[in-house]
This record gives sequence, structure tokens and C-alpha cells, in this order.
Amino acid sequence: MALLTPEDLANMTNALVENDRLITELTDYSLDGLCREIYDTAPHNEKIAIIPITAGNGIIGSFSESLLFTVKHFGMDGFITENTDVAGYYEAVMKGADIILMADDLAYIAHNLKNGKIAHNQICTGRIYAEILCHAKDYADDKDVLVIGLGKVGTPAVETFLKEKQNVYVFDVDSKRVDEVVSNYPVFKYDPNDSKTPKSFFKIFEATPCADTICEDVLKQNSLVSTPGIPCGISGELIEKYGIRIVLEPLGIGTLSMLYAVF
Ligand code: NAD
Ligand code: 2YH
Repeated sequence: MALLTPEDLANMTNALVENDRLITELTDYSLDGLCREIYDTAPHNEKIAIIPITAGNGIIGSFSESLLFTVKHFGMDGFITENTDVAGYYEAVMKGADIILMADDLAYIAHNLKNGKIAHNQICTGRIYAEILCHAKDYADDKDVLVIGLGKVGTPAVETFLKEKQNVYVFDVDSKRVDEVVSNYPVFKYDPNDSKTPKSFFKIFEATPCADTICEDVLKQNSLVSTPGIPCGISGELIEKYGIRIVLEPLGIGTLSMLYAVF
């Protein structure tokens, strides 16, 4: 399990604002507008409590602050509890929280205490980054999408692409995982040696913990890359050479998706 670091979050506020601007340009929906569209939900003045959790590797500098920035940036009401863990949970409830956000090393969840809905970051992150590719206007005619990384974020992305009637080509460094996904879903193995497989793609989704997973061969001029993977899977050199447009941000996009999943 890859853990976020304070360095990953250093530029998070600018990245969220910049990605929201790009998503609006690509889809005609602001990020919160797109979440509203895909979940068919909306905020109703919920009070959102963010509880720092010390379990495992402990508190990550800027993690809670980045969540609070996301909440406030999209016009919602939130606070970070003064206490951590169970005492923080008690404090959140006593202060009238409607929704709890909290993460340990294994799971980052949103739980709506009023309606009982619960959301997991990996599922909601895969979903929103996939939906961004599906809603990108200039890329709507081409239904082929390459998914790199078939883990806990990549798999819900595959499910989202299938729901959105895309032709899904999958790749993972773990060939057993590729075989599992190909046998469980109507998707194709990405195989550049097979004449029926597209060699390059306008739409690429990446969710791995590795750099340089997106190689030159799979790129077209102006491909759109939607990637929650940390670190970034494509080099700055390739981004420039192919005029790649890239949606990539370490925490806020997935967090907003989780909140709309529980409204
Ligand atoms: P995971 O471990 O469940 O899955 C990662 C998958 O990538 C695995 O199947 C692995 O075999 C594959 N992989 C590893 N190296 C590869 C390579 N070189 N080429 C192709 N496939 C490769 O991890 P996850 O929970 O799905 O998370 C994936 C990434 O997304 C991590 O970097 C995580 O930190 C990040 N993440 C980001 C956000 C966000 O908001 N930006 C949210 C959640 C997770
Ligand atoms: O970053 C993580 C894990 N990768 C789980 C999220 C799944 N994508 N957890 C964050 C831990 C936060 C810490 N406990 C805190 O500051 O509260």
C-alpha cells in the first residue's frame, strides 16, 4: 500500500484548482458539477469532520489540512477535530458532524452518519478519474481506452469505463492480474504484437505506484491522460513532445468524489 507523503501534498491546493480548471475545459463540467452528474447527489449544508488518525505510520503532515481545503474550496462546511482517533470521533459527533472523513494506512473513508452511506477512496478515485476521460468532449468519438494498473483504483475504473460503453484495453506488470481481469470483465489484453489491438490511444488511465509506466509507443499527439497514480506515470519530456493533457492531483479529486458518493 502506497502511503502519501507531505511532499506529495506540498502543491496540492494549486493542483486541485488547476485540475478543476482543466476538467471544466475538457468536459464543460466543473469537478463538483461532474460529481453531481455521475452520482446524482448534491450537498445539503452537511458539516464534515476530518479526524486525524495516528494508527500505523501515523499522521501525515498536511493530510487533514488538504481535506479541509478541498471541503472549503467547494463551498462546504468542515473542521479538523482537535483530538485524534477515537477521541476525535467522539468530538466530531458531539460537535454535530454529519459526515466523517478519516484514513489509516489501509483505508480512507467517508461515512455519512445521517444516511448511513459509506465510501472508499480507492473506488471513488478510480471512478472519477475514469468519468473525466469518458466526459471529455474532444475525445468522445474514440471509444478505445487503455487502463494501466489493475489494482484497487484501476479495477473500479475498468468497471466505470464498461458502464460508459468504452472499449477497454488493460495492462498490468502482474500478468496474473491481467488474466484475472480479462476473464472477469469484457475487456481486452493490451498486446502491441496483436494486430487487432490498437497500438496507441487518445485516452489513457493510469493507477500504479510507479514512474514511467506510460511509454512513447502508447501515445498519440494530444492524448488525454487521467492518472491518480503517484508518482506521475509519464515523463515531462513525453508530455511536452506529444502535447499531452493530463489530469493528476494527489487527494482532492478523489475526496470530492467520495463526498458526492455519500451525500
Ligand atoms: P494497488 O497496489 O492496489 O494497484 C497497483 C497496480 O499497479 C498493481 O496491480 C500493480 O501490479 C500495478 N503495477 C505496478 N507497477 C506497474 C508498472 N510498472 N506497470 C503496470 N502496472 C504496474 O494500488 P492502488 O490502491 O490501486 O493505487 C494505485 C496508485 O494510485 C498508487 O500510487 C496510489 O498512491 C494512488 N492513489 C492516488 C489517489 C489520488 O487521489 N491521486 C487516490 C488513491 C490512490
Ligand atoms: O494515504 C493513505 C493510505 N494510502 C490509504 C488511502 C487509500 N488511498 N492513508 C492516509 C493516512 C492519513 C493519516 N492517518 C492521517 O494524517 O490521519
